[in-house]
Amino acid sequence: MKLYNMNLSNFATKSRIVIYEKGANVEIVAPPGAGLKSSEYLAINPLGKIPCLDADGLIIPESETINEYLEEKYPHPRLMPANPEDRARVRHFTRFHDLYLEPPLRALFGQLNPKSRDDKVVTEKLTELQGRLDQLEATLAAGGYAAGADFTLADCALAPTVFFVVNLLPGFGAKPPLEGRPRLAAWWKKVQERPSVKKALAEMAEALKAMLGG
Ligand SMILES: N[C@@H](CCC(=O)N[C@@H](CS)C(=O)NCC(=O)O)C(=O)O
Repeated sequence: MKLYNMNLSNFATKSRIVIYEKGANVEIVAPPGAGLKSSEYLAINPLGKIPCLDADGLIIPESETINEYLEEKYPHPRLMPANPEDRARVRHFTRFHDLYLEPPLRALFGQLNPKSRDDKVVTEKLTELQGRLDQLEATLAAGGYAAGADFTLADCALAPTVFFVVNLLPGFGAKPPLEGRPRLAAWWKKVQERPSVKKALAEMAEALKAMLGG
């Protein structure tokens, strides 16, 4: 099995965390060709996005589909709870992440350079993102991992994006994202201690440093 990956990608990092957590035998490789829209990579994943799993010939795009597949393929340690209610709770976070939390952050990636940024876009997207962080604060479990006492796919989804939130928002002059959000702050401290998360976020941090110029 092969994961097409870029260490800076928060979506690819979602899947790397699952691979590290499970010690799964998945080779982590860069996409072939010159970029995600190269003919070489589009021939593998027509969506031209990262991550993408080659499960011995079955091509699986989309980080959450990959993560659920890995969960079923490598059930130990389990990253989905046993009962339907708790599973629904985990899926709430993974969908909340993909559909609502991540998009306003992604819209800010193009605004990182203060010289060329559009202040209207920055204000609009920061406001949206702060609202999503308030919703996250209101739904996180108290004192444990995102969905409860156990580490799950919910934590795998949230951690890479919260890494960007914590590291990039100060550059926009935004309110510090952990301030006034005690559950988010406690979860963030706890989740970073997990070895799989620590490893994947260190890879992201190195890639971010390289992108920002050392
Ligand atoms: N919904 C997708 C999103 C993947 C995604 O947008 N990945 C980014 C890198 S973090 C990407 O490939 N961007 C290139 C593009 O959209 O053209 C997933 O969950 O895998």
